[in-house]
Amino acid sequence: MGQMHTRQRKKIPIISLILILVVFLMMSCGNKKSSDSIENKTPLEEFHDIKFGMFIHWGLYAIPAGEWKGEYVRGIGEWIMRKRQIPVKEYEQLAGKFNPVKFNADEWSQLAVDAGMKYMVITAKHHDGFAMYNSEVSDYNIMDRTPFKRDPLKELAKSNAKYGIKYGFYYSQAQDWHESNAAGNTWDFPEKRDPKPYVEGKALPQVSELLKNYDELALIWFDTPQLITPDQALSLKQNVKELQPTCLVNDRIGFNMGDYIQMNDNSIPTMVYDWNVWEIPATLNDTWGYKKNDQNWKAPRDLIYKLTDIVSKGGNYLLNVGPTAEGIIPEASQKILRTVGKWLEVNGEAIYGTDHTPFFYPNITWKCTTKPGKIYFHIVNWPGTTLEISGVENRVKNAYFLANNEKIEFEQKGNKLIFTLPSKPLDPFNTVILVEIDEMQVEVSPGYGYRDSQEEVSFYARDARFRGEEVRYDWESQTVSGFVNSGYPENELRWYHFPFEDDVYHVDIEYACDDSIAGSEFYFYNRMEEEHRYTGTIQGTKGQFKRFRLMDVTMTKAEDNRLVFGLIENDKSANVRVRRIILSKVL
Ligand code: FHN
Repeated sequence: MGQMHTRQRKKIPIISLILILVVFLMMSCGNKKSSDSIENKTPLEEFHDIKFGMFIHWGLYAIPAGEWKGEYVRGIGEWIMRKRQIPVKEYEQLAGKFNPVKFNADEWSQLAVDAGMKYMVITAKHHDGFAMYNSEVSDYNIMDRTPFKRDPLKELAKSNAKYGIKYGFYYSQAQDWHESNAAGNTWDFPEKRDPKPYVEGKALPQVSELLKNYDELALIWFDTPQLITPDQALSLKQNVKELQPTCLVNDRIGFNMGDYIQMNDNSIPTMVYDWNVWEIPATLNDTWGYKKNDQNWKAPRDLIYKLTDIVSKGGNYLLNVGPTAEGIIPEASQKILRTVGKWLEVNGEAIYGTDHTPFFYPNITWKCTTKPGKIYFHIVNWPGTTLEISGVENRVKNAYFLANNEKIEFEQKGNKLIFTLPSKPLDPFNTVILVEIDEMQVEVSPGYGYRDSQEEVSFYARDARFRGEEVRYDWESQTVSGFVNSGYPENELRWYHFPFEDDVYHVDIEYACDDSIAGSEFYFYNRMEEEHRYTGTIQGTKGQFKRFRLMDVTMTKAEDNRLVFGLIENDKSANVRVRRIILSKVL
């Protein structure tokens, strides 16, 4: 490599510093608006800029922590009441035991800061109906029913304000398993229900309490819209806006009434999604509410990859922690989040306030985010000593590593940008290259744009939503395996949101399988053609990766296309290593 140069290393004389300070002070006193662009942003734009938030699922379900009467309960921890159909009278008893004396709001806010998270959304009331705050509307709440007798949401309001974290509440507006007229509890209340008394008597007034008693809120996060009518949803939304006009409402309020949208849980779109401001709620392991047996933590590499991937496609990442009944965010989550935060300390400028990639992704080596005049290439799989990126029309002025501010050698040949790199990454997870271009706007060559038509698109296993508790991704082999025989029909991979042209595509699959374990049955379908579900048998490939043609499918331009792949589990299926599904146009 040639001589290294660094950016921002020149010494500035003291007199210049004083001058800069005087000019800055004059600007900030005289012309506040134009000197501070944040002030001109709408709450939605500000939300879009902050990218990374902490979701907290905390409630009575943290006590059973995934076990009921000594038995393990599969699935997400906060659903234990419904999964086991625990009668209200029995579940209510948990409140008497809820005493999270180790809860410390400052520590939780500090963790969000350390992780580089800019907002926090906590369950004020989840589907079990228990209010985790001081509610006058229903005495089924933390102050009235627990020995704890503190309002953690109030304490977090204070600590978040102190630490500069935006704050919002999750509120389950339709499902409330404690109430006979709300959705969800069919074991205590099998009869037909009328949501009106529940919405008017509990949901609406509780949301009002949250908006009146906890200072400024960034958002109310509704969930699982069902049963309630469009009018009832509208009254919930109007109530929010009347009490706090700048408070956002997410789209799980239902009926397209949200200010911004959510992807399905843990479901990263396959391609850029820029029709709306959006967010992905996601788990750090396989549950939202604390489960003592769930140690399937996503590694920092995985989280940094996902954060980068989501932001490069235009979204926000709302990543969950599930505190224990003592009020502790599990050590493992804390450690992982702080590692992500360390990466963000160095590379945050390539995440916060950025725009999505202008490019279509041809491979899995890099991701991209942009700012005016700048392109950030995130190298997530180190390519060796050269990296070639095609499709850049702008003249590149300079390129630097964010990790050390050192200049990178590069050549530009036509629309090809060729970087000379060290043999090893500067960052073990994601080394970011900052490219300064001669124009504000990135110009992409025809055929390379994020909406340009492609002959072939790969859907990598890594980017799928993993369904089921056993499927695992391995970075080394870039495959998913672990389709174990669990007796639970959900170990599968799902890919979402990839706007296609209306066309017919071949579907291929790439996997590796030792001959001795061949024979599992698999299935594949896309939503548009569920009746055209394909099933086949996994063949032995002597452990080598091989590509097999499955079928042809008709895809449409719909934004919400979906592909699903699963193995019908048997004693052998666990060890099949699936790398990708490939769609190529039938020419
Ligand atoms: O049923 C809930 C679930 O418990 C959890 O709160 C997630 C978070 O997005 N939302 C629902 C399922 O989508």
